[in-house]
This record gives sequence, C-alpha cells and structure tokens, in this order.
Amino acid sequence: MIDLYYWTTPNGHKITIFLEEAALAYKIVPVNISQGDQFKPEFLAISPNNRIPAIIDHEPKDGGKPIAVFESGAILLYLAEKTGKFMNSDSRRKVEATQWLFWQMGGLGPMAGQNHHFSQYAPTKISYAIDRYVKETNRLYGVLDKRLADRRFIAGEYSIADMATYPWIVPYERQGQKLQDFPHLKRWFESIKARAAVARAYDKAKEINTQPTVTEESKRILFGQTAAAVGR
Ligand SMILES: N[C@@H](CCC(=O)N[C@@H](CS)C(=O)NCC(=O)O)C(=O)O
Repeated sequence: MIDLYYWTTPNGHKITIFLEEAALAYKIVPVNISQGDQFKPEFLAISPNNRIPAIIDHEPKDGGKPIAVFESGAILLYLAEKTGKFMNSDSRRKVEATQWLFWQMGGLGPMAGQNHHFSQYAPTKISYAIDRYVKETNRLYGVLDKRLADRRFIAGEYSIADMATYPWIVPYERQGQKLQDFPHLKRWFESIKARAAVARAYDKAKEINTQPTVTEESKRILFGQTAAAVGR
C-alpha cells in the first residue's frame, strides 16, 4: 500500500496517473495547499520542500521499513523501478525516458508554472514577465512537437516521461498556447487523454476537490513564502 500525499494540481496528477496505470494499491492523503496543509510538521517530515506530491511506500521492494519520497520526478523514477513498468530497463532506452523526465522537471514544469503565475495570478500585469514565460512555454511546446514528429510517445514507448509531461499540457489555453500550432503534440496529447487510467486519475481529482487551488484568499498562503514557511 502506498500513501499518496496529494492535491489536485499538475504535479499531483502525474502520480495518480502512474498509480492508476500500474494498478498499484494506494490511499490518497489530501494536502489542501490552498489552506496551508503543506506547512504541517507531519507533512514537512516527508516533504521538506512543502510541496505536493509525496509518497510513503509501506511495502518497499527490499522488504525494509517504509520509504518516503518527495519531488514528482523522483517519485515516478522510484515507482518505475519498484514495478519494472513505464521505464525500459535497457540503459539506452532508459536514458531516453529519464532525459525527457528531467526536461519536464527542469523546463516545462517551472516555465509553465511561472507562465501561470504572471499571466493569471500576479497582482500587476507585468508584460515583460508574461511575454517571457508565454514565449518560453511556446519554445518548449515546439521542442516537444519536434520530438513527437517521428514517435508515438516521448521516449518511443509510453513511459514516465509522458506521465510527467501530460498534466502540464492540459492547461495549454491558460498558458497562451494553441494545440493546433503543434500537430504532433496535439496527436500525442489526445492519445494520452484517451487512456482509461488517465481518465481515472482525473476523476480521482474531482472526488478530492473541485475548487480552484489559487483564490484571492489562498494567494496569501501560496505566494510570497520565505524560509519562515518551513520554520526557519
Ligand atoms: N518540483 C516539485 C514541484 C511541486 C510543486 O510545485 N507542487 C505545488 C503544487 S503543483 C505545491 O505543492 N505548492 C504548494 C505551495 O506552493 O506551498 C515536484 O515536481 O514535485
């Protein structure tokens, strides 16, 4: 049994997608980041960066004590290694999936996140910042479109790289992007959306929360955090 510390955001969806695809037994522990649950000491003990997602695996492969993992990319790698699924063990094919997983973690996720922030949440509309992140998101969509021109999935076969990337394309309109500008990406996006496990993952989200995560009230909790947020 895996405990998934989760909220209904792109980084959270990555892990419900994996768990549904692999048909692993899991229990969702909601961490309502709009209300500040991410600062509770019991959550910080497993996720010191005060961010969802995190997991506790109560039945690790080595049969030892439970293992806690934070950072969605590390969780996907951990689960792929645990199950032997969604990441080929051949080192050449494995590096295809891992480099694109890191591309999502270090590029698409943070850039699209800043895009959302400056386009939608910042109290003042700073055109330089909006333009910078909308353009950088556009460049990253272009990179992905090119990558998908001659393969069905990002690493060739369906993998954790697709699971990490898909939830960050779902809000493409909010990112100022048009899927029709990226035909290969669009074809890939629709094929992932059509997967039953992906639909189940997004249905799970609706059971947990149907409200927007960022509201006028939650902005005070989510934005402007300093070291004091984690008790320093
Ligand atoms: N690099 C981290 C980012 C996680 C992240 O930013 N999580 C957001 C939700 S998508 C969060 O927990 N935010 C809480 C906060 O900002 O206090 C990962 O991929 O796990």
